[in-house]
Amino acid sequence: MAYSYDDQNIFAKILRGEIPNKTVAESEHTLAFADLYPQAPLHVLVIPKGPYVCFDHFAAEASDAEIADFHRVAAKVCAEVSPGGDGNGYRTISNAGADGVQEVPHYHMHILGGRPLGRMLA
Ligand code: DGP
Repeated sequence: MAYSYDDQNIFAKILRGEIPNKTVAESEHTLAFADLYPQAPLHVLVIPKGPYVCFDHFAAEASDAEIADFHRVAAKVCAEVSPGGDGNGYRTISNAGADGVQEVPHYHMHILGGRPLGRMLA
């Protein structure tokens, strides 16, 4: 399968420092920052620093180190609201492509929490 990465997308510009962001966590391969249009008290986007379009692209082509690093950083953000700690839980979402209504074509995981999120399957 061929994936075409557009290096002019907004998150690529954030990674190059061309657009400011509110960084929540950063590591060698991963950046986590506040969503500009938060839908919950906690709304963080976690992105790999590499040029991956969507989840399956990332999972297929990123190195094991990038994949592990991404999930460790995401888990650190989730831990702030985890039911395993003092929080009430969270939701992770990753939209892909037109049917998934993905606006920014750089793989990202949304982490939402801080309020009851309701049932959501569609
Ligand atoms: P998605 O629909 O899954 O591609 O979500 C893209 C998210 O990116 C959406 O929740 C709004 C957020 N977003 C769009 N532009 C910017 C930006 O310039 N900065 C930040 N921090 N977030 C942005």
